[in-house]
Amino acid sequence: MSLTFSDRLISRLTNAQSVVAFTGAGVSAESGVPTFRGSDGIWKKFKPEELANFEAFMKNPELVWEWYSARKKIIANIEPNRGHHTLVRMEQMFPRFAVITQNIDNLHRRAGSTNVFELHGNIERNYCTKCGTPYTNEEVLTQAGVPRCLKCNGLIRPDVVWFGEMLPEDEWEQSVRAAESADVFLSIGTSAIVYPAASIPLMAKHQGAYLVEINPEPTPLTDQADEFLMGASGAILPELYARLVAERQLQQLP
Ligand code: BJW
Ligand code: ZN
Repeated sequence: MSLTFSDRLISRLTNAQSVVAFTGAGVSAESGVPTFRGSDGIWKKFKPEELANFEAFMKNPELVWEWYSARKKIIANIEPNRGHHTLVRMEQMFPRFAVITQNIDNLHRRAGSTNVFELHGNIERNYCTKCGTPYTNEEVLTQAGVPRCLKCNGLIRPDVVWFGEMLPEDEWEQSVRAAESADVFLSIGTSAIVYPAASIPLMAKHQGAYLVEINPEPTPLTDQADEFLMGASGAILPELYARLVAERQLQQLP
């Protein structure tokens, strides 16, 4: 089925110098990574806020590690989908293109995107909570039970951002800069409820970006968006890209 996109959207994208894709768990859903919230969410038994925080980890590291080990295994065995691959093509289409992701699954980089800012960390990395020594997944997953630091016996944790923790400063600053200079800002597959990440699309809009949301369901951002494209990212992004390629050919743009 071929989708129809507004002339305004196609014109804004055709003339855009700088485009940002802001992504959430929904972009990886079609690869087989369950989302956090919604009907196929992985956090049915626990609210994200209850499990993804340092206090919960110190109280019950076995439970938190059981959950992360399971997710690490899922992620190691899946592949990027059509949504991720289309964002790689878009990086080649626009003079400036950035992916700002809340995802920790590394699928954007594995697909081939090179300008990626990870706001919530990366599940492929781990570090010691006591001395900071980094550990690979291989090193932690081969240890039985809760992995411990070989240098100081401290608890090792995944290098992700939990509730109440600051976002990595560099990634945050670069994301804000990219958002504020975007001509078109695509918010894709995120419930847009977790802050401060959820403020990024609004920053872009306030600086004049054309704000486009792609999601099968409306979110708190939908009312602010200039366009809401309802559907799965793995279906909408390739169609949008194909439409842009056709438009460029028509206008004889490079
Ligand atoms: C599809 C699809 C398809 C499905 N195609 N789409 C009150 C008000 C405001 C803020 C706060 C507050 N109380 C506390 C806070 C702060 C808190 C927060 O925002 N809480 C809210 C929940 C209320 N934030 C923080 O604590 C942050 N830090 C912070 O604020 O620091 C300052 C500070 C310091 C000290 C003290 C206090 C403050 C840190 C937030 C860290 C979030 N971490 C997690 C876990 C990462 C590790 C891990 O993965 O295990 O990040 S939580 C989880 O949510 C994960 C995600 O990145 C994040 C966002 O989720 P996302 O990606 O949007 O996924 P879903 O599942 O929610 O949505 C999926 C969407 O996809 C849905 O809309 C579907 O419809 C759609 N979809 N299929 C396209 N095929
Ligand atoms: Zn240590």
